Amino acid sequence: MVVSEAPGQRYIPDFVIYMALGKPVVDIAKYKFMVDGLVKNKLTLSYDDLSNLPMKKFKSDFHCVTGWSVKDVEWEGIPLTFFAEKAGVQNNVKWVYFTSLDGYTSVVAMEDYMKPNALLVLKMNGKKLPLEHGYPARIFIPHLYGWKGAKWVYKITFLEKYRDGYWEALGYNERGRVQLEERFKRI
Ligand SMILES: Nc1nc2c(c(=O)[nH]1)N[C@H]1C(S)=C(S)[C@@H](COP(=O)(O)O)O[C@H]1N2
Ligand SMILES: [Mo]
Repeated sequence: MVVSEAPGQRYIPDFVIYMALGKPVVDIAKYKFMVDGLVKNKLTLSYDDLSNLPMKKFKSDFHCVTGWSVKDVEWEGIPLTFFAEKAGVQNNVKWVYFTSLDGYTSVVAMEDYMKPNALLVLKMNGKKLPLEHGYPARIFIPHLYGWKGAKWVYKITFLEKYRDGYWEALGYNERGRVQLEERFKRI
């Protein structure tokens, strides 16, 4: 067993593919990426628009809350701060909600969303995201568990009040920080 530096995690060679709600059919010509909620200007972008935005690339481990991690994955995408700035988020925003083409949802704290390495990922390990990994786009926030990273994501909604996503409604933690082992809700 190869132990990861993250508490309670061990490395496995490759991702386990998760699709709690099945694999969606993606029509890239119809795909619209949206930013809404408590913002001055709502945004709608096509996949082409996204592809032309400034990207950031780095290596970081991936941690699933069930205990497996993948070492040194290369992530490439648009920093999530870009969408917050472009849309002009109101200063009362505390939570950010993601919605995916398969109906999956997840929620993160605005504080975690605004970290410089939080990405809307378009490429993994140098290649366009494979469909099973969330093509056309997925969220990745390095210090949060993998379930926070919605695959096939198409909408970012800025909120003041907390709202459960898919796994949060089933008892998983509001924040999901890996180093603090925020796996489950504390009731
Ligand atoms: N739309 C969607 N996103 C999702 C999931 C899912 O089932 N549907 N599973 C989450 C969980 S629990 C994990 S660990 C990662 C797994 O990513 P992978 O399937 O690329 O390995 O995706 C996350 N994002
Ligand atoms: Mo997971």
